Amino acid sequence: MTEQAGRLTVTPVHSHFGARVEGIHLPDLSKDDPAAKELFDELVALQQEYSVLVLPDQRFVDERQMEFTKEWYGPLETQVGTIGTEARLHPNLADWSNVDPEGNGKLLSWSDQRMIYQSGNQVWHSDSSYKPVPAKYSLLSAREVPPSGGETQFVSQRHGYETLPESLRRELDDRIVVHSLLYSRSIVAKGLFRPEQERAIPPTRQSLVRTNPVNGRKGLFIGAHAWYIEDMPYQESRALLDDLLARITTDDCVYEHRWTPGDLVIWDNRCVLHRGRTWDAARHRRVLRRTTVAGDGPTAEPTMATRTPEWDGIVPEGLGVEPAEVPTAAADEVSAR
Ligand SMILES: O=C(O)CCC(=O)C(=O)O
Ligand SMILES: [Fe+2]
Repeated sequence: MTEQAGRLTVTPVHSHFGARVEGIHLPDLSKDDPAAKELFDELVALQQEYSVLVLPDQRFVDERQMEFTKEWYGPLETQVGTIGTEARLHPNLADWSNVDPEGNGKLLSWSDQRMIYQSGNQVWHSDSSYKPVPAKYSLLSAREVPPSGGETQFVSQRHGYETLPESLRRELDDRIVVHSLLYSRSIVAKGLFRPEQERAIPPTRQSLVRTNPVNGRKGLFIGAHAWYIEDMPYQESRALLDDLLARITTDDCVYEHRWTPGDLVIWDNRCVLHRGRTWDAARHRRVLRRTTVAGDGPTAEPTMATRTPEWDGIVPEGLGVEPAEVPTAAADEVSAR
C-alpha cells in the first residue's frame, strides 16, 4: 500500500523489507536548499526502516553520482585492486559493465577473463564485508539494462535473524566471523588478484549479529565473504554459515529488482544481502555504476584475524596475526636459563 512520508511517496516492494520511493530527484538536491535537507533526512529515515530503497528516474552521470554520494552521505569507499576493470573510471566508482573498455563497442561474454571477477557478484553478499570497516550504503545506478535477466536480488538479514529459533539466536549473538575476499573469490576462480593486490586484503573479523544504532533492530551479517566462525571447529562453522544462508535466502524472502534505466537502488549493507543475476552478456549491454558509502567503524575489535591452517593456499604467508606459539619442552628449557 502506498503511503505518504512527508513529501515522499512510499510503496513497499516486499512484505519483509524494501520500498519504492517517489517525489525526489537526487541529482538536483542542493546543500544550499533547506527543503532539500529535510527531504534527504526523510529518505535516510526510510532507509533505516526499509533497508532497500528503489528510486526510479534518477538521471545520474558518474561525476554527479560520486559528488552527490559524498556530499550527502559522507566519505566514499575506494575499490580494492583486482584483475577486473571495474575500477577503471574512478577509484570511488564501481563500473559493472560488459561493454569492452577498449572503446570498440564489443560485448564481453562470461568466458572473458575481465568478466570472471564480476561474476563473483552473483552470490549472496554484503559489499566489502571483508574490509576492517565494512560498507554502510551502496547506491547502484542503472544506465543500460538487458531486455531480460540481469536483475538484482535482495534479502533482509534482519528478517532472517528475527525468524530463527530463539535458542539458535542466543548461540549466535556474540560470535565472531572471519570474512575474506580471497576466500570468496577462490571459489569463483583462481588468479583474480595479483600478489600485491592479495596483500592489501587480509581476512578480517566481523560480528555475526549486528544491531542498527538508530532502531536497535538486530540482523545477521553473513554472505559469500563470511568464511568461518572463530572458536568453533572449521567444518562445523562452515556448515552453520551455509545453513544460516540457506534459511534466510528462501524464495519467499527475496525481493528481485528488475531494472529500468534511470533506477537508483540504495541498500543498507549492514542488514541486507544482495546478488546480481546472469543475462545473455554476449548479446546485450548491461551497465550499472555503484558508489559506496564507507561504514562508521569496525564491527569487532581487533579487526585483524589470526592465521589458521585453512588459510594456506588461499591467503599469502605473512598476512594476519600469527597464532601464539605453543611452548615446547626445548623452548621452556631456553627460557628457564
Ligand atoms: O550486478 C549486480 O546486479 C550486483 C552488483 C553488486 O553486487 C554491487 O553493485 O554491489
Ligand atoms: Fe555487491
